[in-house]
Amino acid sequence: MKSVDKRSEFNQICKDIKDIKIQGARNIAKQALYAYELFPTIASMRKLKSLRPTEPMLMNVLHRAEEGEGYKELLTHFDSAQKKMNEAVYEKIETGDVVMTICHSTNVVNALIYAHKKGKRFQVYNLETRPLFQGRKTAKELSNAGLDVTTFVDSAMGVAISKEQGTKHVATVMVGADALMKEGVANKIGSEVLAQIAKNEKVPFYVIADSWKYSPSKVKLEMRDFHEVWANMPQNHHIKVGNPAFELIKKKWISGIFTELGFMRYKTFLKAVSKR
Ligand code: RUB
Repeated sequence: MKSVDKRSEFNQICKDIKDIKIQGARNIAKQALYAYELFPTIASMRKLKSLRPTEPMLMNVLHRAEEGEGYKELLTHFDSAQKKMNEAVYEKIETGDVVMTICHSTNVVNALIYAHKKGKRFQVYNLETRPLFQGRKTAKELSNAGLDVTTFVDSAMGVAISKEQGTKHVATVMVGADALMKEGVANKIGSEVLAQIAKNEKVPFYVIADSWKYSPSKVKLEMRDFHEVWANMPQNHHIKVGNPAFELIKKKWISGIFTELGFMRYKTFLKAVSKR
């Protein structure tokens, strides 16, 4: 590839990560790694690391590349980790279950599709995930793979999960993660509210995430542009818009985590990764 083509591909990847056209921790990390492979310089490293502050997997994978781990070798991690998560999630899902999720997580979608392909017959309730509707991506991917999906608006999450008001009893909630930290897990806005409702309804709340999303220090939770929430806001009003993209799910709400290390309590996971 010519250098000028490489440059424009690099710039396009950076733009797509910034504009959330490339979304989800795993996709962001994979694409950033590819972009770094195009231009393995200090400047491109700095640029790539600056794109999404809530993504330790992006930082970790670039750090490993910087330390000399090969591109192909790093790439194989994503799939081998996913396979291990799939197996562990498969054991947990029962035919007849309703599994609830939020946003779009490749780790979650892949695990659910795997369980379905291996013969578990369960339903998925998913939340549309304002303001960018990543839940629709989840719904489409699961439905294309033959799963039974029902989409709810975010504000219906309580009703959807509630034993008294819900359409069907939810067996488990399974969400992805952007950052795995000592305090808990950062994931899409709405995730902690969902976890609290799940706790209240005695529904287990699980996280499915590659352990490379671990960060020993607290990550910054991104605030995004108001246009995502209200694109054509009338000019004569002085309305401020809050648009937090992520929130911290405190560890007390998390019933367990699926990673490539297996299924475990969140505290056990923290012990295992902090030794690495
Ligand atoms: C995506 C999101 C996902 C995690 C995990 O937010 O919160 O649950 O990133 O995804 P956004 P994955 O769409 O704003 O990036 O399992 O794909 O790594």
